[in-house]
Amino acid sequence: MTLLSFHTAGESHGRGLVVIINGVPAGFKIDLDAVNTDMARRQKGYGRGGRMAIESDRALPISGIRDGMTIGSPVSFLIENKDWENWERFMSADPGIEPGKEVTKPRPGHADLVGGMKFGHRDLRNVLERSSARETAARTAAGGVAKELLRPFAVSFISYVSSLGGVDIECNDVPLETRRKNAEASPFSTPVPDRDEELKALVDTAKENGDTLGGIVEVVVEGLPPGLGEGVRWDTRLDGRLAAALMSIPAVKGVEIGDGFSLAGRYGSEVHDEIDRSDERGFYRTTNHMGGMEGGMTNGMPLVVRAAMKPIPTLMKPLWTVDIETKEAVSAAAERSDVCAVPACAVVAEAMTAVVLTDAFLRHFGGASRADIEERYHQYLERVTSF
Ligand code: EPS
Repeated sequence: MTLLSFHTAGESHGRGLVVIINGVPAGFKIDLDAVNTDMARRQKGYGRGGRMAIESDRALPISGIRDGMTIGSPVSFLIENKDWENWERFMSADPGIEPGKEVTKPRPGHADLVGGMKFGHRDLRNVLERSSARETAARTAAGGVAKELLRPFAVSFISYVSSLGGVDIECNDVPLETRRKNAEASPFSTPVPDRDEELKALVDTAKENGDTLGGIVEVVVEGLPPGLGEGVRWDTRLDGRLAAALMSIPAVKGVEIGDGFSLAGRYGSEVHDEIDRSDERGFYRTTNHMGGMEGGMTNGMPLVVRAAMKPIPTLMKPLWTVDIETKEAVSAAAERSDVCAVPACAVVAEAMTAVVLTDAFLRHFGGASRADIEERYHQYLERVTSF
């Protein structure tokens, strides 16, 4: 059972997106500016398509927040699609829409073909409208609320791009706060400065070739107490729940925790993080190859998760496909899209991580009101620090 969960609805070119967040306890301050800062962060990035110039996403609160505070009821937001005015005649709920936007040439790598087969749609737009990554705007709003719930407990989130189009951005020696500042200043959300020109050239070349690029994003979370997550059941292990949440982001094909896949080829003595203790910190690890996660639970070290995003399947120089009506070999559909949306993926990965961690936090410390949660949190922290 989850305590904090959310559902989204909405089509990419519909009237807008809706998100309903269940399990938000009462008594938490929600800084809507912070939520909307994340909405804007998700829109940025060099290599986005024309759509981002049309939209200026804002999470419009519909319920669950009163006078700046959560009241214990479901929190919901509407995110309007400004592009709706250009699409209403093709996307309206009323019968009698205009023809002209039908899609019959499925894109390799997109949900178009399998979705059409599954639902029996002859117009693949009925599939692509929902499988579009536009939906991640709603996830970002949910993540924004989740982060607000963890803020009083000094849990902080950082996300950035650690690889783009095969170019790795090394940042192991860079302090976390510096990574955040660099990522904020860079159109590629890199955790180090001075890589923008190189990456810009890479994206420009891909664009000239009608091609797209993927990459790897990294999320780091500081301030988590040890023991979040339940290591005793497969379906409540926090590593598994994080992997599922990150893998559910459109275009994500791989997830790692800590040093991830590279751990597999090294000696145990090289990778396991030795344990030390001080009166001030209690128990801690001298390194963090495990990415803050042991036995399906947080261990008090910074949580480090990574997600690999494949290149976007909408290619302006399309691959071969088969038209579902004529059954002839044709070039795949090519509609306006992004060349590279890896920086946006970092913000979405941060949001999904925040929702899963907040759910684990509420399971551990209770889910009704801030006062109750705080009491249990401080009691627990005292106990584990003096363990
Ligand atoms: C997307 C296609 C593009 C992207 C979109 C995702 O939209 P459009 O078809 O309107 O040009 O810009 O991303 C967003 C709209 C967004 O908010 O991130 C796709 O096909 O997945």
